[in-house]
Amino acid sequence: METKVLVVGASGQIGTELVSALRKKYGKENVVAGDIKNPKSDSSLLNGHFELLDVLDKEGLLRVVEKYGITDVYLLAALLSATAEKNPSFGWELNMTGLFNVLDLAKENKVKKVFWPSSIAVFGATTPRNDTPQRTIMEPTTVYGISKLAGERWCEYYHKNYGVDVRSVRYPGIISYGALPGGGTTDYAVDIFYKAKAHEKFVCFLDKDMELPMMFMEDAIDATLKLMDANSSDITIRSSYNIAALSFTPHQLFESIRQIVKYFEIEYKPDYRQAIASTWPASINDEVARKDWGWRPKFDLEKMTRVMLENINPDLAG
Ligand code: AKB
Repeated sequence: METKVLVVGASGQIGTELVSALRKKYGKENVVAGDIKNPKSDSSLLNGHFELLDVLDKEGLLRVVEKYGITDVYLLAALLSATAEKNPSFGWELNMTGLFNVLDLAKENKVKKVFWPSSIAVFGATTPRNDTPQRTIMEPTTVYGISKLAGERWCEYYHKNYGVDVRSVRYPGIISYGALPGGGTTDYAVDIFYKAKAHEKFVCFLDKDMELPMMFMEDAIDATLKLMDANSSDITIRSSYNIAALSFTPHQLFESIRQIVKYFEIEYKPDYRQAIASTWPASINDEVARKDWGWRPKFDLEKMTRVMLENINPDLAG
């Protein structure tokens, strides 16, 4: 059966690049980008099918699935950690009801396969902070983290009880130049590049030494496609896989940028996002993903810094 893909939440940081990668892989006529907002007229999302879509509207979702004969859904619509703290009830509603709407489509056999991202936010202050194992103590303290942990449990439940082929990774902070991130605690690691490119001082909302797991977008897309291509029988985790690439502090990222942008300056003014970050791991153990479906990252800090500075478009930050 031919693969027909729907990406929900396609206008976001990951969605924009995932849609391009999926169109390259499956052909642009086989990938539908869906989002609650119309993209700008010059957006790459418009190089193929686009549908206005609210993940909370299950009927609307089904209409798009039936219209295009969708087989695979990538569900990226969510409120991230910092934004969800400002609107906890909507964060919970969007992150959970959106997931149920898509899982139910798969349960009812309307679609065959689902990708849903979890996050390092599922961990909490009581989790071992270094080399965080796949299976460990998980006591998240943010709405986003709680919704992702609950979502993981539901994914496993739908797989076990209804045979739903749902696959997931716990994304760390994602760094990219294609589209801006929105509402995350790790967003500083993207914002900093726009200031460096504009030769302006960067004011960092996390502490100098706040080490967090991060990943360059190309690796994140690669992980997503690899997991979705894996044989179902090789997937031993139906909640969500740990995946790791880089771990660095704001200061280490600043130093890496300063190798190229010599007079770059930084100031640290931690805000409420520091309290969120301080409950998350510093580094992640991803041996299960490596073993099950051959996960391997390609970008280290130096390579990522170089590619980011070469490619970001300062106009995007506006
Ligand atoms: C966030 O900071 O909320 C996200 C994440 C780590 O899931 N980037």
